Amino acid sequence: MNTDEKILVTRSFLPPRKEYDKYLDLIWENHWLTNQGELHNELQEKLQNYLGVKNVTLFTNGHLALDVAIKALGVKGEVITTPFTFASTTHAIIMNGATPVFADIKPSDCTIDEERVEALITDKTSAIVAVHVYGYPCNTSALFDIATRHGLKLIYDAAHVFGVKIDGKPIGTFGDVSMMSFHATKVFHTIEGGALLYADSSLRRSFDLYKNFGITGPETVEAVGLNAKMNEFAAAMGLCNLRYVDGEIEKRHKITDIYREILRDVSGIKIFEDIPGVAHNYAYMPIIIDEKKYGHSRDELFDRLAAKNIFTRKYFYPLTTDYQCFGTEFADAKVDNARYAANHVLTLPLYGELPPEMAENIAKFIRSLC
Ligand code: T4K
Repeated sequence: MNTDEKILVTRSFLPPRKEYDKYLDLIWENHWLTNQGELHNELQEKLQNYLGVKNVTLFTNGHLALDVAIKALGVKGEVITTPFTFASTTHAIIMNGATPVFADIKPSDCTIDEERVEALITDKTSAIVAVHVYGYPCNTSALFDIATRHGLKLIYDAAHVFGVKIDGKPIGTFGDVSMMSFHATKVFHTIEGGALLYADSSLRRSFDLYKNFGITGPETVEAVGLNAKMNEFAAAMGLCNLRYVDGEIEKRHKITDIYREILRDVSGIKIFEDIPGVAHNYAYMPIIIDEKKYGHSRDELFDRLAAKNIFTRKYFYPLTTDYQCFGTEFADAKVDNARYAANHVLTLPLYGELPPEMAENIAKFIRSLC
């Protein structure tokens, strides 16, 4: 298998140019570019319907949305979280002056291990920040039970789970609040963007406050806030992409099935299967490589694929506990499963426009090395 063209881990979806142009015409007509514009408000409402949640508040990106959620819910002291995530999750906790306490993950789906969460709770714990990884949901009922029994806030980093449902219940309806990322690399995107999803409507005011410098009127500033508003160009992209997201998920599903079919029985390669009762979004195509059985390490496979112009990614390596910026601060964290996953995971190219035969060739090449 040799491709002339570079195949990257993902490729942003772009809607038909004419559809975006229509929104550009409107922006030029309105002369309104940001600060809760017409398109921003329209997208917010459409997402509430699509995602089946009572409230959506839009943000510049997912990270600032998470930052605001932590701030607005008054999270302090210790926060139990996972190191198997993107930098954003851990950084948002620390930048709000709280201390992350790391629980290990379950090897089955790489989400936080709820039993480890319970064991780490102290009288300083104020919240759990859990991450739905690759599109696979956490054990939401166990986490809800733990959070309720211990009086903790439950925040989900739901960056990867746009459109996912558990037994028909939209993913954004679990916990106190969920953050979604609408970054260009996501199943649904607004170029850069993000949102908070929540049931308690009384939170809307503080989320709106924090995303706009704490300003409530021309002469009143009630809180120390950020600038985290979604602009009209980003909202326009979201309005276009929302029309295509079901098709995008369907195409990703087919490609995922091609990978699974070919890789399922390869010795030393673990794939992730659909979970009964879960409507998946096929956000990522992770595989976990056991070099003893497969005959090659994750890094060797990464290099072999790169030599063929196939650029996979090691999401999430390194663990956030191991970042240089933290030195040895989190060296004592007992996160063996997470460390194993970080050292053995590879995410394969997956996006709607990926030709199915390319996925087939990539999978067959991986199988041929065994
Ligand atoms: N929590 C979790 C669990 C997350 O995964 C993320 C973001 C967040 C929180 C924070 O949400 P945001 O604040 O970002 O909304 C990418 C994304 O930038 C990041 O959003 C994402 N997670 C993370 C998993 O992946 P990089 O550094 O790997 O991106 P980059 O630039 O290497 O792009 C990856 C591939 O995407 C490229 O090889 C090609 C493709 N691509 C990329 C861009 C920027 C495109 O096709 N078009 C593009 O415009 O972080």
